[in-house]
Amino acid sequence: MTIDSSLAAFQLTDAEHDLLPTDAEVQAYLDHGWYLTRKLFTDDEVDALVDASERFYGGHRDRDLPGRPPKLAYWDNSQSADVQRHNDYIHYESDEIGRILTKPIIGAVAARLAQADAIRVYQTTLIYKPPRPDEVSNIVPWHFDKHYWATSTSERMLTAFIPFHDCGEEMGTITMVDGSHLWKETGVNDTVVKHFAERDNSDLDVMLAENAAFNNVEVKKVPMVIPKGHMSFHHCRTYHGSGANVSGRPRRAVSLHLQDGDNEYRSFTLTDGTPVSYNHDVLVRKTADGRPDYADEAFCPVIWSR
Ligand SMILES: O=C(O)CCC(=O)C(=O)O
Ligand SMILES: [Fe+2]
Repeated sequence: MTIDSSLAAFQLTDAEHDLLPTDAEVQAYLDHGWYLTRKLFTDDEVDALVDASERFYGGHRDRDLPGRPPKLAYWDNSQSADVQRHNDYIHYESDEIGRILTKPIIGAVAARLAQADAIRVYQTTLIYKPPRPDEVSNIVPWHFDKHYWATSTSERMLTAFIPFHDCGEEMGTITMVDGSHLWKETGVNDTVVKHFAERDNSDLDVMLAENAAFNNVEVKKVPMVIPKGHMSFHHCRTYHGSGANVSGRPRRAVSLHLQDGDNEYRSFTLTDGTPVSYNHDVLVRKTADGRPDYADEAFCPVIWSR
């Protein structure tokens, strides 16, 4: 019998097996919509992420995106260094960051949580919050990620939030609204599919309270206190956001957005008939029936398969 070398990548060591969420932890994720992992990265791996991100901010690219999708979040050094920086497709433009983020244990944890046989990258965003307590761009308003992913069929997508250091409340860590992935939505309109940077965010606490009341629950916010090498996961319908960085140090992180193997493109339109698009739609290859292929391994590599 021959062993398919492409499958050999999706194996865990015995030590890594111990890092997987237990059945009780998977159940807690299904109930609460978030999960804090064990230590999945060594300190050296995390430090390598910091170094690679600094090289990236300095202008280094291993590869340039072949196009500029209309909704791309993309900081570059022509902009102020002291705003919150977002860079989509960091796994594509930085080989080092891409290599570390696609470590099989992360996919294996995601597969357990999403109850999926396979996990692919959907998107990655490099994030930098400068140490400026009053910087308004540092605030991440309440949102859930599925609103940006209307053209995806899956309801099981999820995100790993990966800080490059110990990350507590003083750094403006990601904060989950406990159990909100189970809420029925009220007040949905066309604006929810817009990125938070382009929305009116003045009433989001009201929106959150109204949605909670509609579901007969209270808003319970849980800040993720994440030690170096650990990460948090959230379900694509879990409301989350984050506050000011008052720590005196930059808050560095990647959001690793993941899709289960079954996810694919579907057309989605606003109430006036305008089609919604995702950045991938102008970058990835097409499927046999002409849709953007969310399994294009150039952008959406498989990181775990059973
Ligand atoms: O940067 C943050 O605090 C939140 C990032 C985020 O929205 C996400 O990981 O989905
Ligand atoms: Fe998010």
